[in-house]
Amino acid sequence: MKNRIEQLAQSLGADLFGMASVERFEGAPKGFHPTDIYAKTRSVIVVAVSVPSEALFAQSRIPYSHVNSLCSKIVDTLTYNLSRALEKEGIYTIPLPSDDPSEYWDAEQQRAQGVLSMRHAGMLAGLGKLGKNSLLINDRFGSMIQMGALLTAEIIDPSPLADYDVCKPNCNACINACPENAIENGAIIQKRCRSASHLSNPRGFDIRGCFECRKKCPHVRGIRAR
Ligand code: B12
Ligand code: SF4
Ligand code: SF4
Repeated sequence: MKNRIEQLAQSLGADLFGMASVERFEGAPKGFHPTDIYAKTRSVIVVAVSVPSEALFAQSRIPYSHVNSLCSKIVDTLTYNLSRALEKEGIYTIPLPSDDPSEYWDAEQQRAQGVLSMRHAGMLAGLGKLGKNSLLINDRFGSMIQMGALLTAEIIDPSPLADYDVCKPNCNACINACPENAIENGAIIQKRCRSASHLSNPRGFDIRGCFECRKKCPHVRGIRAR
């Protein structure tokens, strides 16, 4: 079954694919565990598409804003179509949003929490390791990946976890590059990050104003590429 799901995911455009058993989510915060979303969950299917990385180095921030918003729609379409294709074969899944919508919002701290943390799901499905910038870093695509996930009641063999290291002990490039000092102990102070990175221009378009923690990472294009 795992091979069939992977085959379908690849045919729909997934660059990365992995499976995590629900047991691997032990320690997830209450309310954000896969079984809090769907009680029957036994496995979590995770896919990712690579994000064109040269947009990071454009002088205008529009190309990066464009690819960043487009890749959310692409992953959401991918997981939606994967769910439909699997349903035709009798495998029932629930596709989750790769970004919005979510319900948790602390207005004072401007802190959101996705229905399921895709970074943790990606790590638990073997797609990479969490870096000091808090992003999931894959050996082939670095942090330039957008992830999506589906929940299923099927028991499917989990994928091996990533066995490579991402951050050298003496590397702090992302922390030093952050203009808002928003990176602390591998987590993000959202209020600080949002003020620089999640902007709306006078015409109401969503603009990504900062992405330094991706751009300055030596693994921006993966570990092997470097
Ligand atoms: C809210 C959000 C933000 C917030 C917070 C970011 C963050 N790192 O959490 C803000 C607005 C700051 C943000 C910024 C950006 N974001 Co954003 N964001 C999200 C979103 C919608 C939810 C993340 C979330 O819930 N964070 C809050 C909690 C979960 O994080 P936490 O506090 O570190 O969690 C703690 C506990 O809750 C616990 N925990 C939580 N879940 C679990 C599960 C288990 C099993 C365990 C053990 C523990 C555990 O562990 C943590 C330590 O205590 C996700 C999509 C998604 N659904 O995951 C995208 C996502 C994280 N964003 C993404 C991106 C690309 C960005 C930006 C680069 C955008 C930009 N500016 O260009 C920046 C990068 C900033 C950064 N360095 O993280 C990508 C990351 C891709 C990657 N390679 O990792 C994601 C995954 C979207 C996607 N589908 O791919 N984002
Ligand atoms: S996106 Fe910018 S402000 Fe947010 S954590 Fe990364 S470097 Fe800091
Ligand atoms: S810049 Fe260095 S410390 Fe930060 S995520 Fe990349 S490798 Fe890790």
